[in-house]
Amino acid sequence: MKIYGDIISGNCYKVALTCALLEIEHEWVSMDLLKGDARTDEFKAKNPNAKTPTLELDSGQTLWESNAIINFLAHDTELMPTDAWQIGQVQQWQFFEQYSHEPFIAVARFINKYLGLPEDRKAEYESKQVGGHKALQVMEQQLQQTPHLIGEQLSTADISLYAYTHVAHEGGFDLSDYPAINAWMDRIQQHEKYIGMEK
Ligand SMILES: N[C@@H](CCC(=O)N[C@@H](CS)C(=O)NCC(=O)O)C(=O)O
Repeated sequence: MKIYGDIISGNCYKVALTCALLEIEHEWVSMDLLKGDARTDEFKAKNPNAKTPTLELDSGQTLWESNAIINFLAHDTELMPTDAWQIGQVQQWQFFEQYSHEPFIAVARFINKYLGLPEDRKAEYESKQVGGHKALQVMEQQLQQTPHLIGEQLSTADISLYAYTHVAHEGGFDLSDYPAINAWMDRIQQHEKYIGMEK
């Protein structure tokens, strides 16, 4: 299988990390998003939404949306529960990630780290801080109670939220007031098959 991605993107890193933890063989097709690699007609034939990550199976079938990809890859593995309630919890955290976490933390990081915090986006950057901290507080509250987001088990919910949380400081978020999040990030980093964002 091929994975089209740019490793500087947390959404793409989720897929790289899942493959590493599960030792899934794949070809990583490196995309340069800042140069517009995702916006070519050739790429849009694989993903009409023109975004990475995108998974392409040997059959030619393609799958996009990072959380859908990692759940597909983790099906029938230790990273994906089989119990319906726990699957619901995984999805709960992943929908939370896409609506209440990524749009604040990932966007603030992009504006700061990749655009160099230009004057005309400063107000937008500032406005992302409140929502980002709100999401971090929700995670902190859960992780004060359980070692991972759905309980004892490491799951794709943790991978989805770890991706942009561990680089949140690049978006101006000080994580020092979130001890349970820090302990959770340490636990993930100690996994014997862990890889960082630099592939
Ligand atoms: N909801 C999507 C978001 C994907 C997304 O926004 N990808 C960005 C990189 S983080 C992208 O490929 N942008 C295309 C571009 O910059 O041209 C997911 O989780 O996969």
